[in-house]
Amino acid sequence: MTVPATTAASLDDPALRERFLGMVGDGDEYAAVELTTSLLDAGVPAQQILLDLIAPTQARVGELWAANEWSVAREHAATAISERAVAAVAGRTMVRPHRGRVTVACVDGEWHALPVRILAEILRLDGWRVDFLGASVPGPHLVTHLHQTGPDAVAVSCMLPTRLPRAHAAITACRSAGVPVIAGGRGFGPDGRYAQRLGADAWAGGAREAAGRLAGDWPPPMDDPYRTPFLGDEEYTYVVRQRPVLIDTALRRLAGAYPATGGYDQRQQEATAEDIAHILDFLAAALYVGEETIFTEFTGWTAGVLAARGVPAAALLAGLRLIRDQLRDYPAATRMLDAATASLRDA
Ligand code: B12
Repeated sequence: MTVPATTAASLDDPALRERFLGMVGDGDEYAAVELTTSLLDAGVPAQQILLDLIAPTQARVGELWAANEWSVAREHAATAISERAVAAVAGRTMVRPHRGRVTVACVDGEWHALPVRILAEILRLDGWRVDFLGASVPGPHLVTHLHQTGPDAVAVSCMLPTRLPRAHAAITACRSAGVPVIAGGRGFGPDGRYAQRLGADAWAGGAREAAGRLAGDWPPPMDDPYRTPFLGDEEYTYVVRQRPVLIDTALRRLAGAYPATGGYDQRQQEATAEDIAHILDFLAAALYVGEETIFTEFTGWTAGVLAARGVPAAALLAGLRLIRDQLRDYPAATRMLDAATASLRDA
């Protein structure tokens, strides 16, 4: 494939982006790799291909999945092609490390490895020696790795707020091993507001900012690694411990509260069980961080995803009520469930 000599700005070209989206959506690995490597050959910096073509295309893939225009299978296939394109760009751009060493990892239970893989490549291109550990790294294994390799920083990714309690444990463990932490990923909230609360030394919204932060005044002065101890209170602990019972009870009562679910087939029942589990996981995360918006943003987002699949908001409202009935003695949880209910009704 030939790509005309191009300037960085042309990556903003909607036609080029649509073409790349079409390739990943068709699972056309060769075309996607050829396009990205042709751009490299045409002089487009690798960083721009990663951040201004592959990353926004993936975000678009997410929108298409959420809108029920693309199936989960198509999304998975597209993500695999994007991973191949990232690897192809990485394989063509060798940079001798001259800065220091960074470990890059997703927190335990976090499977969004592609955003952080892009981050890893940007740091590598910036001259860091990068240890990329990929998805869902259990805290103790992460710390063992730090002891073995002695990096200058650990970059911890959390794309889903439900992983924030684990992120907190990982951040504390890394800092107590003497390694400063830079946090990132949309799970840390708008402008990374939860990262500081969970004790991270720094936060960056994207890979470019992260590279800038690490190339600047790093390492930051390290204070007490335990300055933000376990944040979970009695309510958080109750929701986490009782999770299976809360889910089970809600599911048993669901057909009574929302009769349409009585006729659900096996697949619909599984999806409903998954939705109830997500409600509890987001509620637990919101309780842990003490931030109602973690929960209300999730329920607003879920309502949109369900609506795109023909499930009315009434079903979600019934689910929230069934969980609320079981958490009547827990004021913070009840407040969050009420806020979510009110904003869904307003919408
Ligand atoms: C691909 C994908 C998946 C794949 C991931 C595969 C992989 N190998 O990565 C799979 C199928 C596993 C997946 C699963 C799920 N996903 Co998903 N996924 C996506 C999708 C479509 C793309 C992610 C991506 O690659 N984005 C592109 C990157 C480049 O975007 P980016 O965020 O701008 O990346 C930058 C920053 O995040 C930052 N950054 C990231 N990490 C770090 C770390 C540090 C230290 C720093 C400094 C910066 C940094 O730097 C990156 C580069 O600049 C997104 C949609 C989206 N808009 O992102 C949904 C999305 C993230 N997923 C979502 C959901 C809900 C899920 C599931 C819960 C779905 C389900 N029902 O099971 C599960 C949860 C799995 C889990 N426990 O982790 C939602 C999250 C919504 C929410 N309420 O938070 C999203 C937003 C989809 C949507 N449109 O609603 N997903």
